[in-house]
Amino acid sequence: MADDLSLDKGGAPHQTAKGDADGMTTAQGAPVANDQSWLRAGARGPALLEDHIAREKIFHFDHERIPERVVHARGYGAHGTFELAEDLSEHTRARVLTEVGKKVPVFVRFSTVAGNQGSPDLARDVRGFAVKFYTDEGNWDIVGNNIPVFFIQDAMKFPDLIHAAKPAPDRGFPQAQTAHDNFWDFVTLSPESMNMIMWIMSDRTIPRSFRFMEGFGVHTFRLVNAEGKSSFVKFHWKPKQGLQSVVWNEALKVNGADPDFHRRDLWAAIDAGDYPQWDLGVQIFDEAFAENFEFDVLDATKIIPEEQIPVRIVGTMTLDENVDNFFAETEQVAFCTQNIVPGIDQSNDPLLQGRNFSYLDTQLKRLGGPNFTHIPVNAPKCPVRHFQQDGHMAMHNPKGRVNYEPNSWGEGTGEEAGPRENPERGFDSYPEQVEGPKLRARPESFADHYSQARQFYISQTPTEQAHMGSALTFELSKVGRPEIRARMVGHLRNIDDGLAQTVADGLGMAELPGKLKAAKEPIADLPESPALSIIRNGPGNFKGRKLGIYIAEGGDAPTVAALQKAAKDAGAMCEIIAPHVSGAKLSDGKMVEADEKIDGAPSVVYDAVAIVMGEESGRERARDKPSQDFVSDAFAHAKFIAYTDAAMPIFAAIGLDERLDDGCMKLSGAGDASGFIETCGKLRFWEREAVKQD
Ligand code: HDE
Repeated sequence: MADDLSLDKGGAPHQTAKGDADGMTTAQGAPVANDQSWLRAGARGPALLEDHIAREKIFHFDHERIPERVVHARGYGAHGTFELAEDLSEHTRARVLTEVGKKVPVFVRFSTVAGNQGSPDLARDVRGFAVKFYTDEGNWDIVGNNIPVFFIQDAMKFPDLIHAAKPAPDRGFPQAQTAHDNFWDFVTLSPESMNMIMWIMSDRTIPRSFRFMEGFGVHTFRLVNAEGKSSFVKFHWKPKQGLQSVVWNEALKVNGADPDFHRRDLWAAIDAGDYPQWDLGVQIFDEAFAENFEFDVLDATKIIPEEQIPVRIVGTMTLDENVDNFFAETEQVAFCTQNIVPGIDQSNDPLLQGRNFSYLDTQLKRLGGPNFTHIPVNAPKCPVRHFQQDGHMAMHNPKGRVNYEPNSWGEGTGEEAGPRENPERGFDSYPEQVEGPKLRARPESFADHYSQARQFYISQTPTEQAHMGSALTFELSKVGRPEIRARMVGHLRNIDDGLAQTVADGLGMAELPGKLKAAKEPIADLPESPALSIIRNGPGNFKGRKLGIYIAEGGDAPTVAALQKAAKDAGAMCEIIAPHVSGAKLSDGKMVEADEKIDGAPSVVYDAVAIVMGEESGRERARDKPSQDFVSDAFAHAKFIAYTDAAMPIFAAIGLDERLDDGCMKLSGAGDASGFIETCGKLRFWEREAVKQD
């Protein structure tokens, strides 16, 4: 067939450039006339290698990915500021902790640990909580988690822990979950992980969103003041929004309904101007406390209870700016535990020491060279002066002849001498006295693996304890080898016999496995620590939460408007859900637009729901599965539910009309809206779960 040269050449005429200024170019800057069709010999002929424009485009595309993080691959970041409220110069000379009122820019990245970059947000997992402070004295990173303890005590075990948690190497699954043999095999053979196991089986690993979780530096660090005096410190982030988690059945469904639930939540809150805030807290203590404490402060599997050393709030971080470009900022941000500033120092925690090697090393692999500090999100916002040079992608290249020191250039030589060391302001390691034989050993003081695990468990409310029992039962039910299940219950017997029995019953064990021998006899009577419970530390209001109002034809217009207003007044977000995305005509004959169609907005993505519809539409919706699920899930997940009478057929269709409780509130008119929103401040009607279990 002859070439038809009149064929459409495949350009994009609607995007034609008006002039040089807005015209498309190649990466080399050459103007591009046609970006849609590869140069070919005849319209139906072979592609020509000569096409530098097509080749450059495809070449760049082929190399778009960088390796995802080995751990914490899935994450989401935002910019903000940190403002210090209390001067800590008694303990440290770090300006970021002594200059009250100064706003220091920060970048934060929240993450899950085990899943790959595309894994769902509501996986049961620890969350990373990494903060980079761009201080006047260089970048300071607190690369923490939302749980204050860790699985292991020695960095040497980290690759094994992660291999065991990630998908099995032969089959490549399960993704983003610990509910499988390898993980439970490893942890049950590593009793040091038992405290962490209690934490990860609690609701801490299914947070409602990043905004509602605490952060912890985990390790003990040092602060060093201007006189060179040192104290120990543990860092805490306390969300001003209060703590909140979801329930497991809800998490599973959120993953299907909106795998981006957490990143969307953070993005939307910041986009709406509802900036999340965390207070920075410090637990400061001295050598004398460390000597007398029941556990070793260098052991990252232990906390120091807040009741023992109170958390002193010293400043506030506000996240107020979403990233412009996910890859450039969130993907390329490089946190490093060794990023510290004068006045802050490392401790001998063996986990921290290993991390101090790992983070720099991993950036080399991920970002491709030693110049990752030239990438804007990683670049300090203070002057940078040194003689490091060259390497892949060097962006900041010094001028002049002098690239070494000591040197005798400078005044009178016609050349800049370059930067000099600064003994006064410069970083100096705390001159801790250290000695000892070279050996591979774990100190005796790290040997108690159960006492704090028990303390964590007994500090939970009955609701939270029940969730932990169910989580353990769920995870262990996914473990194929019975001896691993029994081993775990054997550990639990050192923690709490009641919990051990619940899990054994949940697993259908004929008898309770024997208690495993403890390396060190646990302390059975550590006091409860109320600070460890999420439910006890809820916000008591509905601010920052999301109400879903499900409307349909004929619903009472004033009630809908009153609910919207009450939610807004409480600082909450509100979405309208309807049978059709175009909305529904309410009692006043006016059409109200919907944010979501019912099929795409199950109740799991809301904190509380209201159902407002006309009689006929109520009867119609009762036959509709998404509507039934909307109500039955909200009920099952202990949410507060408001309804107008006409919605009753939906409740009846799923057998709930006879089981309405105090968490279900009838809306007789617009006047009831504010009372409902006030009640929603309790976040969940946990009493409902207790009833179900009877
Ligand atoms: Fe990490 N960890 N980690 N980790 N970690 C990484 O660094 C590592 C540990 C944490 O949003 C990696 O840049 C070792 C504890 C967070 O970019 C890697 C050990 C805690 C993030 C690495 C630990 C953390 C990471 C992978 C055992 C809580 C995400 C990519 C000693 C206090 C940071 C990267 C972000 C990321 C190594 C243990 C927190 C491979 C060897 C304990 C929040 O370097």
